[in-house]
Amino acid sequence: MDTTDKGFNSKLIHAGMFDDQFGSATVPIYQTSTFRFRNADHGAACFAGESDGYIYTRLNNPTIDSLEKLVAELENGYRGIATSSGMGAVNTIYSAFLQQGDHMVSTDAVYGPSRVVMEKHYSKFGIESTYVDTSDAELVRKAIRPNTKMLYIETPSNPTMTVTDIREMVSIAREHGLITVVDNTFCSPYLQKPLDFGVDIVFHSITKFLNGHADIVGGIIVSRNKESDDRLRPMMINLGCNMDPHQAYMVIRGLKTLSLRMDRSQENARAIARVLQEHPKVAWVKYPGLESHPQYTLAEKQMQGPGGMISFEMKGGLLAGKTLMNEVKLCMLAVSLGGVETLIQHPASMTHSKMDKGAREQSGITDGLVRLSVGIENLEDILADLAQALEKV
Ligand code: LCS
Repeated sequence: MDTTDKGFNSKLIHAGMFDDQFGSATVPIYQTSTFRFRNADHGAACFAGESDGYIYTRLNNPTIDSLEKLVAELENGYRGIATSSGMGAVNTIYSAFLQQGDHMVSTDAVYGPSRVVMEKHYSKFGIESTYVDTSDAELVRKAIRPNTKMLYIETPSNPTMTVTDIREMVSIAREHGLITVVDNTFCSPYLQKPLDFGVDIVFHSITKFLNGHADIVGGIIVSRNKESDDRLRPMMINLGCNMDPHQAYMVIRGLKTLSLRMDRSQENARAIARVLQEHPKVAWVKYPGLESHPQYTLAEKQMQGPGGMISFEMKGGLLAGKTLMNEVKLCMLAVSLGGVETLIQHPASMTHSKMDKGAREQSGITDGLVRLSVGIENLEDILADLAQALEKV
């Protein structure tokens, strides 16, 4: 069925579906590594791109195809490329568009490994990078060099919840002929569609809100046009970071409830952020739905809602943060985010503990910072759990 003129929720249910032999109501899982050719000519035609037949699952697979079409429609893009993880997507993008002598400008508080892989590994191949607070356009302009090729944004950023003006970044990038990339993991296309603002490439850790059930790891890249897709797809195939058909099926299943899950998680998050903001043991709360958020007006304009992620600072620093982690019961002490269950973590003693304290604090990751991924449980239960844990700090 052609779903291009349908609403977002209808797309979640029907986009990317194809008619199989038995009229299955769900996308079948083609759990195969390879596909049988009808004869030698058919095999040759598949390799020559003259037949839409499948060849080998690292290259393409009907179940994975279905997910790629679905997410491309949700993001208003040309086509999706599913990857084995969000980091698979990051590496496919870096490798496809950057080469020796190139330079990239990026958000300083990006997801740690997206920065680590660039600074530790791509630097070995002569690729340079500069990390700045991309919510300040002047800093972005100053960081651009003659050899800059890519402007890579994460908004809201993980875990600092800083919001970057995507339209402004596109305008700067166009002045300098840079390719623009947005990590849309924290919002999902339900809350933010970067391609609509003129961005070239959007991607997700599909592990998070898109799948939403904390049971798979994956990624997806969506390009604005065929030209970008033609550079990215062969890179994904040759890096070998393809998604598995069963993983793709799980994500298609999870995606059906994306808007319902996000609405509920966001409703809970709005209420929790307000309660935390008033709590005497909390120094500050950073949530795009609070007027106290530095980019509140921008978030209102750019995002269809503030989402389900909250960062807050405990007054007692490192010890207070750790104590809170030890006292929560319903809120699960775990990394990752975007699932139906509320997850809590303390970056300074966990995800960012290996980072130099100076660099960490410069990126806004302070000792008392706590990150909360709000789930869809009963609001009063999450609030009661946080209240009893805060009481013990
Ligand atoms: N981009 C963002 C914004 C992320 O939060 C993550 C993972 C990735 C990319 C990488 O995706 P993955 O390879 O894990 O699918 N974020 C994590 C986090 O905050 N805690 O654990 C993983």
